[in-house]
Amino acid sequence: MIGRMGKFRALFLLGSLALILSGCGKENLTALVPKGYGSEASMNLIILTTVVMSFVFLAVIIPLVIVLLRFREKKGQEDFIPKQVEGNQTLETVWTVIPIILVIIMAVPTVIATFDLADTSEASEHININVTGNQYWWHFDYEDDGVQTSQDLYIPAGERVYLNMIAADVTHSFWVPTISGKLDVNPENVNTLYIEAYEEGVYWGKCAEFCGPSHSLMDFKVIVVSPEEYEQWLADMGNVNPDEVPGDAVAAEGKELFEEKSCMGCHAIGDSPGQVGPNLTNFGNRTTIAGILDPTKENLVDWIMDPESIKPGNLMTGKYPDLSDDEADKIAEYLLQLKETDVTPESAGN
Ligand SMILES: [Cu+2]
Repeated sequence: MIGRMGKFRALFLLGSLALILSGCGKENLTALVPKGYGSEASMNLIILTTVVMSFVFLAVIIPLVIVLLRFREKKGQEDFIPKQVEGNQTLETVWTVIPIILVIIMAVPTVIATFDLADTSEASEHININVTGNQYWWHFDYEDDGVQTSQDLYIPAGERVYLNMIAADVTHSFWVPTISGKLDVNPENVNTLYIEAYEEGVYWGKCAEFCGPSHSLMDFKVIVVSPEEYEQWLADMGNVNPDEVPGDAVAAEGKELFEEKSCMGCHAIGDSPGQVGPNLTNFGNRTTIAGILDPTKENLVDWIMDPESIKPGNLMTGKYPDLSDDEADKIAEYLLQLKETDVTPESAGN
């Protein structure tokens, strides 16, 4: 009876697991449909190891099943003890050498791919972006072009981009499953990874190293546009004037509040000072608020009024004086009007 219950339970668990895992294939967040150089390299390794492991599985299971069926205890054999054999040199050699060969077959391409993706010998001929991982957001500094932004990383399709990555606080890990490999982002040294996206689109990025209470909310996007759009985006972003007063009266009041209430102390717009929190230059173009919420005014007001309830452990909580709903509303209006460019995620072919 207990055995039967156990079987049902196992079946139920396996069934639930299959259901849960079937939800993992989110569009633009899957390593199994590669659309970039690093993810393609990973996929090739996944296929290679799966083939090798399937071969090993069959090489063990098929003889095992044959032996179980052919050499079952037959009637009248209850007291029969088969001949005891030990130490066949040929067999021992075969099942030591074959696994070593299989490990070499898997290890050599893996090591080559790993070193390849971190190879910086041609970095100076390509786009370089400095990436900083923070609890719980990402900063992107296009140093050569004097442009900074956060959370949405714009890159051109079909071009190699070198990401020089460091962490501001604890270790994070940069991962955009559909287009890139994964690399640890450490506080004490710069790690470099190059990525290349084949197609325009918006790809989901994740922090892949547990870094605190809001680790699972440390999402970002890679927005892949055409090379022409990329040049346009850089030009637009480089021309931002942080002192420009919005034409809209509410937004203009919001700008004043943004300065008065010390938001500016942490958040830069264009090249204004304030480097502690995310750079808000193109905030109105963002795909999300705080990396996880839909970019609506309501969500932005919620975030400004109580960030702790949305991203526990974030640095913004308690860093500015209390705001009234009306003040938060005006600041939100201002920020959402910071649309500095027509190159948007919508133009990225999604
Ligand atoms: Cu992280």
